[in-house]
Amino acid sequence: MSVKSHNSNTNQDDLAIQEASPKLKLPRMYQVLLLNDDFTPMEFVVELLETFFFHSRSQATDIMLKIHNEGKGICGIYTQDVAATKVDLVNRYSRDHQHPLRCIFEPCNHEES
Ligand code: TYC
Repeated sequence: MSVKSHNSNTNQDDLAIQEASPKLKLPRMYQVLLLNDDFTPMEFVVELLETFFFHSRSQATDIMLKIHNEGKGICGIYTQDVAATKVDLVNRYSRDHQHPLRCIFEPCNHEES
């Protein structure tokens, strides 16, 4: 018994078949930023960018100088949980070393970034 389907949206018994639509979406991503201040030593910021964000010495120096000159800069882009954890760790580390350095995170494509 071979009944050929005459329509690509029906099966052999002419039951309608709906194409599955993809269910998985990529997670929303967040950028972690450091803010400039007048007191935190440049060397402390460079070492922090190496330690917490795994940048090379030269990348870390470029990012630190960008923050110093422009007021803020992106350290990395992560899922929400990872971004929140990095911010907590960095702010605690800076406080523990008596520096006023501030780290924040915000959704990527944020209007003001
Ligand atoms: N502006 C600081 C200084 O002149 C250096 C600095 C860079 C501080 C980046 C914070 O996120 C920062 N010592």
